[in-house]
Amino acid sequence: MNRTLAVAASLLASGVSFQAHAATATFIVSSSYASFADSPFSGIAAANPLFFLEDFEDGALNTPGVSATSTLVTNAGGATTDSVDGDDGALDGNGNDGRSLYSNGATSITFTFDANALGVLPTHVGIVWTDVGETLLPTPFGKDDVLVRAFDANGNSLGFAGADALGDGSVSGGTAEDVFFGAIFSGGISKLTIVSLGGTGDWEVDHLQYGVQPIPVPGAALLFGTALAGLARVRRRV
Ligand SMILES: [Ca+2]
Ligand SMILES: [Ca+2]
Ligand SMILES: [Ca+2]
Ligand SMILES: [Ca+2]
Repeated sequence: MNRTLAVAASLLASGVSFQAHAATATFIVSSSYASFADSPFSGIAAANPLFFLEDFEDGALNTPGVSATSTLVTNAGGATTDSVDGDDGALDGNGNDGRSLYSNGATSITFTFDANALGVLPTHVGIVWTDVGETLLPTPFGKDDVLVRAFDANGNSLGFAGADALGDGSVSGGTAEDVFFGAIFSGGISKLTIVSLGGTGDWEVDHLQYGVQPIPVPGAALLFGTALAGLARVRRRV
């Protein structure tokens, strides 16, 4: 038995519980999200077949390899619909004419990713919180404290990020309040849960985004090197 196992066995024998060092994701919380260009993940999404954005503008959650505990998409043009600003074609500070995903009475929404459908679990997952109505006290109308938690392939928590007092105090579709929550974990994220800590079931999210960051392929470097060698040969001929 090696020393680590011996220590663990000794602790177990003594009745002292111990825990392996828990892995944690890197979380990003950022405001000023008016379109996908504002996403911290927009860079890795470009020309990436393993990255997906669900903006709900076709009326359904139907991007590959994901399911959610709420699937109720709001109607475009609703007085209280609160999409990400740019989805309606106008960066005008209002999201009434786009669509979002509604909590539909639940205080949390969980997105679950399917490694079989995707080929691999996403390393990057993001969601944009866009609105809240009435919450339980003590949060005032139109404001909420929000928490996002990510889980690994085995369902273990990868930690959480939160933000307090989100919201503009209105349900009229204002977009200056919108906040991006993202989680990054190289081992893969199986679930992301977003929670209303104010305890309401009347809130919206938009722009679910998830994917795998492309890893530079050695072959690409080889091709680049070959191209340089070819260039050198051309130059020698000139
Ligand atoms: Ca707009
Ligand atoms: Ca939308
Ligand atoms: Ca609002
Ligand atoms: Ca909003």
